[in-house]
Amino acid sequence: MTKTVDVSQETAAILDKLGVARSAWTGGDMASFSPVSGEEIARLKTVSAAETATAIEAAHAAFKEWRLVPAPKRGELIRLLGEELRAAKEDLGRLVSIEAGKITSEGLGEVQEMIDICDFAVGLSRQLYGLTIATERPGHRMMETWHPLGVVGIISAFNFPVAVWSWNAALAIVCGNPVVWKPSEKTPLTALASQAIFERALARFGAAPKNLSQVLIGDRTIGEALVDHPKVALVSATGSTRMGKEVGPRLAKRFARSILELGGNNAGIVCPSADLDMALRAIAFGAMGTAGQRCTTLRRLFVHESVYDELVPRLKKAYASVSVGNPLETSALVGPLVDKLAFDGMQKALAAAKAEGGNVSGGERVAEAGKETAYYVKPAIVEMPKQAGPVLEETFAPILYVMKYSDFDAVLEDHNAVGAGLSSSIFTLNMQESERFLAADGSDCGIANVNIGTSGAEIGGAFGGEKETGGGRESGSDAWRAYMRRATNTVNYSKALPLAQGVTFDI
Ligand code: UN1
Repeated sequence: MTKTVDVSQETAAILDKLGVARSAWTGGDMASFSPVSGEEIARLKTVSAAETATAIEAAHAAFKEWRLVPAPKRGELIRLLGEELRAAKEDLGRLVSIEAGKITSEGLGEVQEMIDICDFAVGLSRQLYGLTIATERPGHRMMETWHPLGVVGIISAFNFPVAVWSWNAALAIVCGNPVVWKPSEKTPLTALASQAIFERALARFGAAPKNLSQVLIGDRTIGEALVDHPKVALVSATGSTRMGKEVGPRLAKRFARSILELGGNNAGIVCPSADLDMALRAIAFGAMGTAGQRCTTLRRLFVHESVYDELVPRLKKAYASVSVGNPLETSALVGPLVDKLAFDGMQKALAAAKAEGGNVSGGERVAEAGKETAYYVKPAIVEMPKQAGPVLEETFAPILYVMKYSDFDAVLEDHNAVGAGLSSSIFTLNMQESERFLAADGSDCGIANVNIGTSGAEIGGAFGGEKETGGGRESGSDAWRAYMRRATNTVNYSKALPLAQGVTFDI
């Protein structure tokens, strides 16, 4: 017997414990639901477009002060945020499970990702390096300096409701910028909780300007207001390619910066020499983990004909036996889909795959006792005769399309023949194949892996992808540069005024 969790009660207890005021999530105009039980768990107050503009002005006032605080001192605030997140890990992780439906270890893993980026950003706060550049003029020095950019707008999706905020917020704040966050309408409570945790760090930090971090609860009009406001210097938006197609041009129109992290249609290639045991585990986590609701989820699998008949039956067995269930009450590996829309989208894609000659296993709804409005499904594995129809699109659900290949060059072509370009994997022990996959004419994605799956990236690398994935990079490496403006400075310490390129202009 497993214990029955009262989702609403537990939500309330966690929010109280994390210090989120009840007035923020009771009696409001926007209902929020838990995909675990399908029940309403809160009613949040939304803000208007006018209130959004006021919030942005307030953030801009904070920017004027915060940009003058030395970067290592700004890092101290993020160090404290990391400490507060460590203390709140269990509660926030649990709330992620309640609100996004993630299994326990993935809910906790998401908070760990927040802690990791805080650690990274603290180190970064002493490493916002600019180059010193050789100048062609005697008695001159040329260098670049990196300055804070301005208000950073963050639009995040339901599937990583808090980590994506932290990638952006930790970097933006260390780089001298306030943040204004519009979380997904499906996951507003984890946003309020993250803000409460941030405010605890802020209280310990002491002298910081007000409104360094704000959360705006509301629908797409809030996102639009962020995108269009002249005092928002950068919008980092995570979500569908459709959303990015609207956000990108609107920002470009006013020459604002964007970091777009949009859809993925990630593939793996299993080569003849692959370690099949390892590949099996990596594929299972990549394709079924988070119920297929990561932007990095493995969606297409190309298996060499020489290992197809060995690997694919084993994969199908893993699919048939994977545990699907309530992430709060069981140790199931696959939790619910976020809502009915996601379920309908999955069924539509499976029907389309059948019409293209696909052989579907799984995909049916799994009944959870007494939870008619929750959508649990068996992950689906679909053998496809070729890459066509729904295989070319991202469906945000656990569907893995499997295709047989014989020629390496041809499979690379197929691998790259989709709109998105986020993540990719090859399973091989042959270095010619693995190096080719990582070469200029190999995978065209922002993330290309060897012998690990497509999902579960560490924060130390730059995260993002090409083509319809939007081209933005967040998180590690030098992604911080997007949150700062670069000035090239040339200083003349001589008594002459030589002009560059040998130009003379004697008056
Ligand atoms: C996302 O799904 O939007 O690499 C982000 C991963 C995670 C982040 C996913 N670290 O799967």
